[in-house]
This record gives sequence, C-alpha cells and structure tokens, in this order.
Amino acid sequence: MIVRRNYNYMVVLAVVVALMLAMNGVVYGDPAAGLDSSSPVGGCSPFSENFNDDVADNWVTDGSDTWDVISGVYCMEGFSLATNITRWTYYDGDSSDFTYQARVRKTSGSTSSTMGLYFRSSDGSITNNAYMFHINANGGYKYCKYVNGTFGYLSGWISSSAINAGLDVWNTLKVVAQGTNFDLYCNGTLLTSFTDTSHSVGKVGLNAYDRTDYSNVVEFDDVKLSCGGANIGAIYLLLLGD
Ligand SMILES: [Ca+2]
Repeated sequence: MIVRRNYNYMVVLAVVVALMLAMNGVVYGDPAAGLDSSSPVGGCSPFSENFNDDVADNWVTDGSDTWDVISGVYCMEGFSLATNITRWTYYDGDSSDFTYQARVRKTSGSTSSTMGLYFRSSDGSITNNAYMFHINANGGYKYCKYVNGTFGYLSGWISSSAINAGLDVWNTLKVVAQGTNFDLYCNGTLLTSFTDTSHSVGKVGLNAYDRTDYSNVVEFDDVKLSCGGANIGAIYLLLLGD
C-alpha cells in the first residue's frame, strides 16, 4: 500500500511538473533553493523568498539604505527624518495576472502608519504607477494607486477584525490580480474586491512608512508570487519551496 501510494504521488508530481514546464519552461525563485531568479519574458515572474539565506534575491530598494535582511526577515528601519516618507523595495520582474502575498508586522513606531504591498508598478517605484494594498497596526486597511505620479485613493481606511492589531503581530496580506479585478485578503479572509483599469502589468513590491516619530521598524517575510490565479498559484507555491 505504501509503495502504491508513493507511486501515485510520483505520477501526480510528474504531471504537475510537466504542466509547469510547459507553461514557463523553467521554475523561478530563490537561487538558495536551486531555482532560477532571472525573469521570464512576458507577463509573469513567479518567485518565493523567505530570506532565510539573509539575501533578498532579485530585490531592488529605493536607495534609502533603510532596507536590510536581518535574521531571516526583510526589514525597513526608518531614519526618522523631518518629513514622513514611504520606503519601498520591489522584486525585479514583471507580472500581469498573479497571486502575490507576504507576511508583515510592525515591531516599533506609530500604529497608524501604512505598511504593505504594491503591485503592477511600471518602473518598480511606488510613486509613479502602481496599486497599493496597505494595513496599519490599528486593524485598518486601505487601497490606493499612483497614475503617472498622481496619487489617488481607491478607498479610505476601513477597519476589519480579520487584521491582527498591535505591534509585534504578523498579518498575511494577499492580492489576487486577474485582468481588471483585484481581490484583497488578510489572513485568508477576503477583505474586498475592486476593479480598475489603470495598470495591466508591472512589478510587485513592499513598502512601509518612515515617520518623524522615532524608530519605525517594519518586518516582511515569506514573500511569494505565483502566476495565473488561485489554482495554478497553489501548484507553484507547493513546488517552489521555501
Ligand atoms: Ca534569499
């Protein structure tokens, strides 16, 4: 029975791998896991990054020197400058339809400032062309966008019991992008869906506010992007490995 079960598992695995190879040719991800970190040509750049090798492979920061991998998490440590500013970093690959997720927590600083994901960014910057999905440590979320450098709210702050409030607690944020439709999740709960036609493809990133109040620290971990919606995405997440 055990042999038979293993045989069946191997057949299923072989079929899944064959499907993946047929779709994308190679499997992309963290080189530490034996995967190819380069970006495929076209509309999706899947990856999986847990930062356990203390390297943010294929990530590009805003140049502020606030981003660093510390003890297996990707960390934004603010400078506490005279003005509030958002810090951002992006994965250098373009994606159109995808499932993108990351865990985030704030360990120090204001509970009202934003932290979270952005996606479909044309140049990787958060402030030119991008969608944003943010939470704060008070249990609120909002979504917004930049279009050609102009900021626009898609929602105000909305409270949700699905968000773990407070410092030092993790929340898992997830975006499912399909054409002009976007589903936003926190800890597996669908918060909202919206439609927008501004951006069809681009890079995904992480961002957090660097405020004037002292010592803002936000940590990110287990960042993953899978292609083609929830079903295919689950296969990628299963096989890409952490
Ligand atoms: Ca890595």
